[in-house]
Amino acid sequence: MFEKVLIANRGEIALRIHRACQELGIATVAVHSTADAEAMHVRLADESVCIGPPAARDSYLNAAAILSAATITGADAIHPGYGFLSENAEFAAMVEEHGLAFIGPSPEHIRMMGDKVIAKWTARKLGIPCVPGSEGAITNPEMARKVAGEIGYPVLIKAAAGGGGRGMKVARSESELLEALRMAKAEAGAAFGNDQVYLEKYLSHPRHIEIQVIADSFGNAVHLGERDCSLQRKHQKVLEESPSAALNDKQRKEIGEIVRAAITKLGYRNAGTIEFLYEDGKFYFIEMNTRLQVEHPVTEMVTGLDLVREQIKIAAGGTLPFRQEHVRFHGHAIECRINAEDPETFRPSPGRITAYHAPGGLGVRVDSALYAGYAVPPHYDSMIAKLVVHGTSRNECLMRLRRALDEYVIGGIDTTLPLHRRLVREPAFIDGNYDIHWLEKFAGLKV
Ligand code: MV4
Repeated sequence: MFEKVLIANRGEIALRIHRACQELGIATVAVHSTADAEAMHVRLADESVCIGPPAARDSYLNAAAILSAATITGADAIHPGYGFLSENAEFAAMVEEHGLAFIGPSPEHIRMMGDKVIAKWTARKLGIPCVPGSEGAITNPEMARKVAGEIGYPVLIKAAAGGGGRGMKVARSESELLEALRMAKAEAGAAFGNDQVYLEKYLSHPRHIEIQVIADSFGNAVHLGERDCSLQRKHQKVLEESPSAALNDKQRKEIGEIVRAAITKLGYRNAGTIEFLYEDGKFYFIEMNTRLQVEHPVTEMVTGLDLVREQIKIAAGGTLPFRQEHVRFHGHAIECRINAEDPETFRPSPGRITAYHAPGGLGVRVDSALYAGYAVPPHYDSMIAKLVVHGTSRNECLMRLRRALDEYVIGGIDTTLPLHRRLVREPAFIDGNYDIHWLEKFAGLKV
């Protein structure tokens, strides 16, 4: 097992990884920007290294500074968390070239899934159902016209280097197609330095359902069920739950087995997520995420597994200590992402926390690096806490979530707590009756 792990991240996820390390008897190294000198992840870590100024590109995205910090402190491994360098194949390769373990998949799998055209091609070859569309990249306008004519309008043009909703254009008819293609290519070229695009049938009212997987280096892979992440605003997830209200046990088992078999065949290792759109009873692959995700605690609450602990053990050469038939799903879990934002305009609201009281009790988990007196810096993502609640049924989970949200006090800054308090009392949400567009209509209404 590793003796010392460097955590290449900040905020709640740095804390989350620190906790898993401590429970495995592993010492931790925090890295931080000058803006994060007073951050909780720095306070709790066994050692810390300042890696640069506030701007992420000079600190948390500075691969050379992070590798130097790992070398100086004698760390054996690096956990990248999510965001920042977590899906940077070159960084993962550099970590390995320095003789350290990267706590995540191989650089080759990260690179493969970072190219959405290659990812989709690979998924299809592995027997995962995909959205109907072009077989690979669109190389000329005539090809786009032909494919769109075959699958039918509306169609969606997506960037190969995109993902997470960046660089997409809808064409509702052939008259809109060439302009959509031209704009998508221009935007992709400018944003990613890669203007490759592909084309898909546009699904108008899907849910966003993703399957968590974890695999070791010895061919053992399991799926850990799904998370319904449909409640989002401008491609930022707001609330996630497991199981999805849209699926029954038979559907879960079916898609889970397809994904488990595919991941095994791919030779994938460590944690990963296969993202699907789900519409009219059918699954359509869209992307694979090769990192630990923000919403992983939802899966931990229903499976009782510690995903970060398993990630670390796998990276250290361990075997997965359970098989698919040992994985059991218990009850229901919901995560609310609490952001330092105005709950109506979603304008960021950094600043000093003047009062702090986190909810507790059975089935309540708060993942946050906040404390009273802490100043939320303006330089990073506005997510400041995740409230994750478990119950034996969805209704029990909702009752518990309402009381936990009512207990939560974050003073001094605006947060999205009021939005969540309203959301968990909304009939359509209570009925589990929502798609990826529902929250944007709901959040547009006055609090
Ligand atoms: C789609 C789609 C409809 N049809 N693909 C947006 C993020 C990126 N990962 C894929 N996205 C979408 N792809 C087809 N063929 C609609 C979306 C989409 C979306 C997907 C998941 C969660 C939120 C979303 C919000 C808007 C659009």
